[in-house]
Amino acid sequence: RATYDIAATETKWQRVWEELDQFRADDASPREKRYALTMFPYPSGDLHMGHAEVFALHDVVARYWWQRGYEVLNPMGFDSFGLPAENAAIRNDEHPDTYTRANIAKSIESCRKYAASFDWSRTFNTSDPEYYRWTQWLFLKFYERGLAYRKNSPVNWCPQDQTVLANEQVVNGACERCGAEVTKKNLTQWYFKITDYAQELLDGLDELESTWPDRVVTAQRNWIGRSEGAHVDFVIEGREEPLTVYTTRPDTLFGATFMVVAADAALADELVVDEQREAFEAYREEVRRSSEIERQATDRPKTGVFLGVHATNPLTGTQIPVYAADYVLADYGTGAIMAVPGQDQRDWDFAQVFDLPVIRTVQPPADFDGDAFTGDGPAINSANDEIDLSGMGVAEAKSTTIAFLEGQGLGRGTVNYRLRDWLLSRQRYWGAPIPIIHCPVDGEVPVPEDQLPVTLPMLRGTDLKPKGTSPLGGATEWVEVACPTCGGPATRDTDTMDTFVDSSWYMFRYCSPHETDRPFDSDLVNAWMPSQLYVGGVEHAVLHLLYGRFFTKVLNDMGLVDFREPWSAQLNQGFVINQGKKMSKSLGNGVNLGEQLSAFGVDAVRLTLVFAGPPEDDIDWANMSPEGSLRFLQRAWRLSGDVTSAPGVDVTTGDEALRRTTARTVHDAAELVEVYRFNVMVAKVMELVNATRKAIDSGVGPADPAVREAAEAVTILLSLVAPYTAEEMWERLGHEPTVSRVGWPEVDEALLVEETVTAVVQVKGKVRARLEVSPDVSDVDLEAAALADEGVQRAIDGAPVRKVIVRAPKLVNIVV
Ligand code: ANZ
Repeated sequence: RATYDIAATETKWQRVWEELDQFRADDASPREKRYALTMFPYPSGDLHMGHAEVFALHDVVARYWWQRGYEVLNPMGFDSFGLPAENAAIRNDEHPDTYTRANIAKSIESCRKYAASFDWSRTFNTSDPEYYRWTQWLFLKFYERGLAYRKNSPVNWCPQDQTVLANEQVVNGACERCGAEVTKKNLTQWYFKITDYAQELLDGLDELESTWPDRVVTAQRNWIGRSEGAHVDFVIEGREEPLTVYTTRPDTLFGATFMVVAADAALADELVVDEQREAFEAYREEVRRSSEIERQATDRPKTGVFLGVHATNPLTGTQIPVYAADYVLADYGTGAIMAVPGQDQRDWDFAQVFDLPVIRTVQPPADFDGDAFTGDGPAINSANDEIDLSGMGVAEAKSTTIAFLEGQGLGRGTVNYRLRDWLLSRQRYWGAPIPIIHCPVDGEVPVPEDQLPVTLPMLRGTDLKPKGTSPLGGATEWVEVACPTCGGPATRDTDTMDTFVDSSWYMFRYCSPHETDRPFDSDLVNAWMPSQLYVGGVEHAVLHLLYGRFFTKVLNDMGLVDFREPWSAQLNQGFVINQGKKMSKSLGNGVNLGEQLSAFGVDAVRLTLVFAGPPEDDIDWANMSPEGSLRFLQRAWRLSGDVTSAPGVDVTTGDEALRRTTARTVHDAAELVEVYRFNVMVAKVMELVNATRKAIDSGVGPADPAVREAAEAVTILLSLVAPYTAEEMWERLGHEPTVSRVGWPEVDEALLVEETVTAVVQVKGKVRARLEVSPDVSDVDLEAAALADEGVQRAIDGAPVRKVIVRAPKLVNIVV
């Protein structure tokens, strides 16, 4: 059996493609624009199986769009700042830039060989000064708008990476990158005020719900975490300012028997009386040493310390003690709560440990034998001279209490979000320096725009070792500058930006990547965006995908883009696993992409990944058969050699059955790609290959024009998945290169109409109806259709049917 030479084919076509440069997006093209975006990688090595999967899936759509006649923007770049490069550089005693560039060069070469249809004329790295100049510029614009600010507060600290982390980078109490348990530290850090956009980020999800994966939408909703409740003011003896709490259950205020302030909040430190200070500070130390994991564990006994002060419950007038404890978070609500042990289990547990009173304010059902009752029920113990909640359900009691508190000036209804501001400064070297100068006279002074970029000073090897403060602090010459305002001695900010800042605007940059006097050309961005497809990993659900949305909204407010959501549709691929497990070095179950590519060729690997199942599902490589994929590709390729009619032959005279199969396949393939069912699309192409083979080997024969039509359709459909094989086939079919942009096969709509035959229905021997039915209609269906026919019913005229003789698909004979 004839087969093609994989290696030779790949070399041959790669060269042709490079010359043709056929996937360069033309800004000026009159065609309708489409933007296919896939998450750009960290250049921490060469491409691996995960990249191979995403790029294969993504490429199906990008190539499909080209074939459908769109002008497609399909760019690729590198998220090249960040810890992996820096850690590798420390290990190898080299500069991170050297390491990064070597990996990028390797990855680009691999992408080209992998036949990913990226437009390389637009590539960039976020660590290029030409790029991070604009990251810094955007930071300054945010700063001008009050959206970037510095504050001292308890922050997440990764003891392994020796840097702070954003809340989004702490997963179940551990560092998202290295897995170390995260602790808390009080530090002055830079934040983006993403909370200003909380409601809008939430509202925008309604619009994305139908085109974004459910799990991402749900994860973002939960992360933003909107809740409705009230701020309630408690008067503290000897203190002017009230202690304000956030509660979602103002209806339970009569049951608030004590209060709790977050142990690590400044507020606790302010409130504690002298006699309790020592005990408080010892407790706070203990809290700071414990990790988030320990603190959030619900089965852990409650701990805390009395602060020595009392507050007045505004409804009962009772003096209630104020504690500090670690189960209240410093950065949520007001960092203080009113504790209602009768209705809140955490408060109940605390009350047991500290022997505090419990007053139930909601009547539990008769058979209730738990501790705190969190359900709905009639209010009890909830009346004074001015307000009486007795008997009201939770909702009514809530609104009644809020109205009362507002009337008395004791509180107000409020909406709260779980979302925190985005902590963006990092104590690491390999990132964009924060373009701020600290002057003893003028305070924070932005670096003037014409002095951007603030480039990184050359540090390498052990100079980069994390020390808990930024390594940039050690570059004295770089740090010491003249204040732009007063000219006096000042110092540069030595922190760098989280790499998630870099990736929050890269999608805009691709639209005009060579701009030198602005971050991007707004007209081009508006012409290309929002991108109609974003393919990438679900692990970014609340990180990158939330940050990118936030940036877009700010850029829109700045008048730089005319839309508020950057990605209108999204697809999250599953993982490539092996033998049922995630690939890992320790398990030794890693699959090497390079080896797979040399053994089976690029196309067979791509086809295997696309055919494996729905893109969202994990792919267990152990169950895959790249050999099988290769066999199929060879079989498809053989068709192209068997066709004996000439290119351009009039296909309308071809075998009708095969023409119908071809038309149906092309039609269905388009629909399947549109809904990301690429695996089913491939299955249909396989069926068409079989049908064509059968036609060639049977009476139809290789010279029939329908065989050419089918083989050409196979080739074009395959060009989405197996570009090398498709080019080779196209050439063997007598065409000029290349197949990638020839256009989607035309379908004669008439061929899609299902063939029918006429069934005759007789009643008492007389023809009463003619029905158009499918040639393979069943006896049962045909009988039902006949009896349902109006003319037939009229002929029967209510008489009992004695017998029905059915000869599908031609005849029904009704005897009455
Ligand atoms: C009194 C109360 C009674 C509460 C009750 C709940 C049930 P969500 O829904 O997540 O917004 N809370 C407020 N700030 C807190 C903090 N910084 N750390 C820990 N807990 C805090 O939760 C809001 C509820 O969580 C608030 O309502 C408060 O407890 C608590 F039967 O107030 B509640």
